[in-house]
Amino acid sequence: MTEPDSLRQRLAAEAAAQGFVAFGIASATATPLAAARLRQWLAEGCQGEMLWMAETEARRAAPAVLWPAVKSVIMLGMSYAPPRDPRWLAAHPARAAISVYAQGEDYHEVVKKRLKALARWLVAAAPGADVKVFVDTAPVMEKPLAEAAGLGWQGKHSNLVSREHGSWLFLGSIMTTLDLGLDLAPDAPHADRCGSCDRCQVACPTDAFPAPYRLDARRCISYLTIEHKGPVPEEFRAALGNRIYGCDDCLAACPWNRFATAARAMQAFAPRAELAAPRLADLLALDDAAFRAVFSGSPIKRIGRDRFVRNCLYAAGNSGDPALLPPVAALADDPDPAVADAAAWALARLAQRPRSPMSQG
Ligand code: B12
Ligand code: SF4
Ligand code: SF4
Repeated sequence: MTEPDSLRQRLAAEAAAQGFVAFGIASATATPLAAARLRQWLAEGCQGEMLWMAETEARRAAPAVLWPAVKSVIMLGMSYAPPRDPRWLAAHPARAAISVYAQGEDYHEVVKKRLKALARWLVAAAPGADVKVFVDTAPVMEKPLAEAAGLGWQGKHSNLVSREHGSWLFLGSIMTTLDLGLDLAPDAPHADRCGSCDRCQVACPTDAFPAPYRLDARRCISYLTIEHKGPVPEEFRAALGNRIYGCDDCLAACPWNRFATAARAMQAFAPRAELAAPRLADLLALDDAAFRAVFSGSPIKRIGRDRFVRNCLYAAGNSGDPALLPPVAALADDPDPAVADAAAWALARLAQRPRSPMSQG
């Protein structure tokens, strides 16, 4: 006769049924180094204008400060592995590069819905357990917790790398009051597998890593295109290339991606056809209403039309494509000062660098 499956085994099976390809459990006290490292990162000002990172420091640094009753943290990963290396778009400067994570449905919605379903299952299976679910926006340090739960390790690009899914995992967590006991015993932390590799560090177009494992967000294209308000500092505009929302270069450079396959990614994250390689000329023409309509259900919607068009103007300036002069000129008097400033910059740059007839669009 076989033993009945443990709660842990049934939970893992349920997580897989919900589409999570990575699963592990950490004790709520399993990340003792994270608090000091977060403090140092904030003290160096690496968070830039993300003031919420400093405001939530105490809760972010330790799950028990966020929720004193928490005992275990169930960490989950969902794959968004792309069908091809996203850097292919760099050779098509009249097209916009949207980072892989934002080409499909909004992961906050997709992951949270599945986390809630899994948490409901857990409460039904272990009556009396209290649970809270988190993905991205709550003050939780998801990467060190995922490493502690054995899902992978924080690579030198600072994101979690998985042996099976490379850099392409979204993370989410379920905190619970369930005691560690026999059933929800924590997993061993994952060992660092970066070795002497430095590909992600070399790949970064803006030199955003002051040291391996440490990112200065103020220099990161993901921060500059998504979080930074107002004009992007001039020193970074050329390095943006055609990246208009986020950046994948350090992730895509990682050799561990060779085991990742799009077949294991959630269907919801498959690129929407119109976001895989959109024409800059079309994006520059978006007004508020059209922007909201195109990006409904996409994480891009949250930056709003003005910041989005600002980014497209930097990309247009970098394109060297004279065909983009008219749509750029049409934005020179835009009521948003950052858009008007970006249009002026793009016009000046296009005047300096006409594209060679050989370059592709
Ligand atoms: C703020 C934030 C950003 C900021 C800052 C990124 C950063 N590295 O901190 C910006 C806007 C730049 C950003 C960009 C991106 N983000 Co982001 N972001 C976050 C958020 C909200 C908090 C991260 C955080 O706590 N940062 C604070 C720093 C101090 O923590 P840390 O990065 O873990 O730093 C560690 C290292 O510095 C390390 N360390 C320091 N010194 C040393 C020394 C040694 C020797 C060692 C070993 C380690 C070490 O210790 C620190 C603590 O663990 C998380 C969601 C969450 N709630 O956790 C998502 C999250 C990290 N982002 C995510 C993603 C997908 C991205 C992008 C890929 C999006 C894109 N394509 O544009 C990029 C990647 C850029 C990059 N290389 O990091 C995913 C990453 C998933 C994964 N597999 O890891 C997360 C987890 C969201 C999610 N739920 O899936 N992000
Ligand atoms: S996301 Fe891009 S800009 Fe940011 S650290 Fe990685 S390679 Fe550099
Ligand atoms: S590219 Fe190399 S150094 Fe960077 S995370 Fe991957 S294995 Fe580590």
